[in-house]
Amino acid sequence: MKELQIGVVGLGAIGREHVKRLTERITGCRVVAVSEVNQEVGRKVAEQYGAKFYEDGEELINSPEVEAVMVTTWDPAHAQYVMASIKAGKYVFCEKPLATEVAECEEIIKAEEAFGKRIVQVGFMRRFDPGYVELKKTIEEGKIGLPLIVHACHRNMTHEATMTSEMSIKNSGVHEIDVLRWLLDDDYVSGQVVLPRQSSISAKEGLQDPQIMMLRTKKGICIDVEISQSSGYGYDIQCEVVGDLGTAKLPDPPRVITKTDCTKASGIMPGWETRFIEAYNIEMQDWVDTVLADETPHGASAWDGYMACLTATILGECRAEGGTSKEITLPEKPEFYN
Ligand code: ISE
Repeated sequence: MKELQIGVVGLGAIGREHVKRLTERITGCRVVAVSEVNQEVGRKVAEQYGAKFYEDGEELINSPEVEAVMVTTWDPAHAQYVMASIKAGKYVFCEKPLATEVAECEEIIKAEEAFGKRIVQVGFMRRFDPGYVELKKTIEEGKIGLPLIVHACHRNMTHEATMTSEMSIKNSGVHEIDVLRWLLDDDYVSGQVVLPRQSSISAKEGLQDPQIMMLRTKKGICIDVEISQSSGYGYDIQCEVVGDLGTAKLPDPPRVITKTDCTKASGIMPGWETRFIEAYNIEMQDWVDTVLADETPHGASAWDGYMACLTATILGECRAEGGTSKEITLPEKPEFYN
């Protein structure tokens, strides 16, 4: 059976997780090359998985043994390696976000269109999460009638020292922006960021935490999403859609319920790695299968990545300008992305 030869650029936490996943869990592929700015880490991972180490990510992308690319560097470097993959004519899976700047997304869109075939998939894994998939089906079957309102929340247990107010939206909030657009099959027309009282736990210069993103869609659905970087109790993702006939809520992952000492308790996942493990596994198998079949990837496209970056950027501007609502004017979607 043919095995897809994958090169992975960037071996931070998510990069190492994906190399392990591709090697131990996903069928039909092999990690043949890795690249990482921290050479010690890079060489160690290469040795562990029998892959070739490249000091330079672009050299890895252009090497003949690499048939498809996975980009898992830090966010600001994503665009560079996606562009290099398009130039090399290779399928590329880029972890979210597609890019940190709108202009970079526009460059990617132009390059992919000029290449003439959809080869970019953005790693918005929630689109493959069984809970979100069921929620979407429930809405589409009309079980709750017309969706009117969405209440969502995205709570990280804790954050890295580098976290900023802008990253809180562009790195965490961007998941919500994408998954809700997909869930509701809609686009945004305006947005606003509301700043509650600052949390004493995450208090740090340059980080306003929590933040509330408010969005309105073309269909008129109103969305509020709490983004918190330091819940202190666990990783908590909630989503409730209110329709005119009922409501539908994203299920929590199943955990055992214990009853001891007059107390009823159940666990909460500590982080996204465990909370969305199934979504990552399904997403990656699907990507490998579609690339092997030379089919258009099923996950979020470069256009979706662009829409998410544009929306996050406008929300960031809104916060910087004091929080008043801003219009979100989207360019027309080219036929190529339909
Ligand atoms: C992180 O980068 C992720 O992508 C996680 O899924 C998200 O929940 C977290 O907030 C981000 O920082």
